[in-house]
Amino acid sequence: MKSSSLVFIGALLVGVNGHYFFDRLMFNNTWSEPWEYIRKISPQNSGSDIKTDYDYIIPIVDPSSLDLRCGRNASTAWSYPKTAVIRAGDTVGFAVNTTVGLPIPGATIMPWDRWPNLYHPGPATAWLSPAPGALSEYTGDGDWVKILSVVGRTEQSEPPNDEYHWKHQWGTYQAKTWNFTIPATTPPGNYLLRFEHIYPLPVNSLQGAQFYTNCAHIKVLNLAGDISTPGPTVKIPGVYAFGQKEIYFFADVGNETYDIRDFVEPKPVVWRG
Ligand SMILES: [Cu+2]
Repeated sequence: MKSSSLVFIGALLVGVNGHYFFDRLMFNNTWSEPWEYIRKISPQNSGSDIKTDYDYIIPIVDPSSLDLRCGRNASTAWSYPKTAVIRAGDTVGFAVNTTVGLPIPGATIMPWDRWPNLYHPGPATAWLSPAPGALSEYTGDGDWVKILSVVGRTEQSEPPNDEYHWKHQWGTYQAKTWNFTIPATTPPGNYLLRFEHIYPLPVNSLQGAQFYTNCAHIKVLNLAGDISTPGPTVKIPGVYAFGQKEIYFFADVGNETYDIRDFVEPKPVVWRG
């Protein structure tokens, strides 16, 4: 297909800058400010004192790194984000590198916002981890449960959403935001809410798969009192291994031999409450 070949060439030309993070949380039908409820991340250690946008948006490539948990240097809450109070069953969302091109009133343009979308193909997930005490002291070393997995196209996907894209393009591909619900039977309490996007790549390509992840501080209320036990749980890092076949493969734009419907989701399965 001609159009997808052009997209592929574009991806090659600007690929090194095609990175992103999730800095903005939506709840109560309102988008918050960048990093208001989400733990700030640190720039990569580039060996230079001068930090650029590239130093912030560069992805995690080591799945055994502590940075896989909440982004670079964010397993501690050094930026002290606010805690969003959310009812179990409510809709929340994450936005990418806000806010160029994003219709959010009052949005501030960040210096890093050059590619404000989920630029790469690949699966997206969301996760919860209960904090035993204050979120500001929680490192995320406890249990994590997956509450969302986006693989193929959905009603939230960026158009075009025709038969070709349904077969060959990922659901979150080039979306600017993604919304989902907190399971209705989530136990009340303080949680890290983690959003993750993986750009699958083979082990022998650059550094392999790229991981994009950030964490929000949330307090879940369960007013209905209908509570179940989240599971199965995993540790992060620990959930993925370098070279794992579900993540380390080539399914980029332009690979028309790959059918998204063949994707095998890495463990764990989604807890739907
Ligand atoms: Cu990238």
